[in-house]
Amino acid sequence: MPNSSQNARYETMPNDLEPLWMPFTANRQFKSAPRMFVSAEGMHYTTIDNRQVLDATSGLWCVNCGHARKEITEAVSAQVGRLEYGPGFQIGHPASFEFAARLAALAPGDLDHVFFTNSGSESADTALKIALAYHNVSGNASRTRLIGREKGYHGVGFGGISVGGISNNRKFFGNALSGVDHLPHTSNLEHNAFTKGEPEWGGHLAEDLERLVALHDASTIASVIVEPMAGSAGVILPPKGYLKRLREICDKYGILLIFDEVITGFGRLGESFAAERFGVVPDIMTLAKGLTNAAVPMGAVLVRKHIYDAFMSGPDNAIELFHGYTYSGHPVACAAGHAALDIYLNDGLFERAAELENYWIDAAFSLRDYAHIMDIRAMGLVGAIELEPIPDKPTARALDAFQKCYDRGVLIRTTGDIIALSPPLIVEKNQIDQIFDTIGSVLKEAA
Ligand code: PXG
Repeated sequence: MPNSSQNARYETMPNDLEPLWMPFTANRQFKSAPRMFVSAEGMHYTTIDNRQVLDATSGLWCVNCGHARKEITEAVSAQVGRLEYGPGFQIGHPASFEFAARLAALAPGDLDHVFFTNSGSESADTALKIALAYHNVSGNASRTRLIGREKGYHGVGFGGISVGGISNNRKFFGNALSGVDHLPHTSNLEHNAFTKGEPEWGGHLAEDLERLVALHDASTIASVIVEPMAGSAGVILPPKGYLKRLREICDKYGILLIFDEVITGFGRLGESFAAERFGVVPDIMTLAKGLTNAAVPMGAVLVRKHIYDAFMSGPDNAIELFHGYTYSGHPVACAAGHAALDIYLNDGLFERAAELENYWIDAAFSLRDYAHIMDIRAMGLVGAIELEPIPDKPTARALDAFQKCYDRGVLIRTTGDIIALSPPLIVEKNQIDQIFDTIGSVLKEAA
C-alpha cells in the first residue's frame, strides 16, 4: 500500500509519475521530461525548479483575474468551513440563488435563468439537452437535429463531440450522437490572413444554415451551437455580420441559437461576453472557466426567459427537467464565483481588456514579417499566430516553440501549428512585450 502523501505541500517531484493518465497530453514524452508548476501568483507560475513563468494562457483560458487572488482564496476557505456541500436537488443554499441572480443581471437580453454544471463539457451537453427538451415540451418533439460547426469545440462529452468539429476529438469514439450536422468553419487564410479583429470576408458562410434547413427541414432542427470565437481550433474570429446572420436565420425557422462562451465569457473580448461584443443575443449561453477564475470547477448554462417558462407548466410538484449533477451549484464553487465576479467588476477587468486591445494587437502584429508565419489574428486579449507546418512534421514547429518559450519563462499554448495566447486580464504592457519578444526570439532562432 502506498503511504499517505509524504509530500504534504506538493512541492517536490513525485517518485512515480506512471499511475496518472494525463488529459490531452503526450504522456510518455511528458513523463520523460516533466514540466511542473508548484505555485502561482498574479501573472506568474513558479516551476518545481523554482523558475518564474509568465502565464500567457490564463492556465487553459480560465484564470482571467490572475492567479491566487486573495479575495477568492478567502471566500472559498470561509465557505468550505461553513457549508462545504449541500444537496442541490429539492434543497438549496443561498449562494447559488444569489450567484444565479448576479449572472442573469450581467448577461445580455433576457438570458435570465441559470443552470449550474461543473465544466464546459457539462455546460455544452446541458445546453443541447435543454434545447431538445424545450422543443419537446413546446409540442415540437420532431425537432431533434443538432447542428454544430466544423472546427468547433464544445468539450468532450458525447453531445459536445457530436456537434464539435475537431476530427481527433471525434474519430476514436464511435459514431456519437446521430442526427447531427455541421456548418462550415470560417477560417480562410486566402481571404483573411493578417486581419486585425473581425475579418471582412466570410459573413456569407452563415447562409449555409439555409442549405441545412432546406436539406433537413426546419421542423427537424432543434438548435445550432457555435463558439462566437472558435478558441480551441486556434482563435478563429467571426467574420463581420456572420453571427447576426446566424441569429436571423435561426429566428426565421424557430431554431435555438446556442453560444458556447466557455472561453469568450468574462472579458476575453473586452466585454463581459462575446454576445455583447458582437451585439447578438443567443437563446442559450454556456459558461465555465472564468466563471470562478478556475479556482473551483464550475460551469453554467444561461437560458432566455421563454425557454425557462416553457418548462414551468404542468403540476407544481412535477420535476420540470430531469437533469442535474451532484455538484450543480456547489457552495464552494459559488463562493469562488461570487468572489471572481467581484474582482471582474471592482477592478474593471472587462474594460481593461478593451483598453489594452490595440496594444495587444499591435504587439502580436510586430511578428508579422517573421519567417514561417502564415497568419496572425487578435482581438480583445486573445490572439493566435499560425505557423507554417514543417513538411511531414505537423505540430512540430509549434511544439518546439512551446518548449522553448517555457524554458525562457513564458507559457504559451499550441493547437496544431497555431500558437494561441490568452493572458489574464491583469496583464501589463511590459508583460505583453515580454510575451511577443520571447515568441519572436524563439521563432527567429528556429527559422
Ligand atoms: N466549450 C468550449 C468553447 C471550450 O473552449 C469546453 C467547452 C469544455 O470545457 P471543459 O471545462 O469541459 O474542459 C471548452 C474547453 C485549448 C483548450 O487550449 C481549450 C479548452 C480546454 C482545454 C484546452 O484549446 N476548452
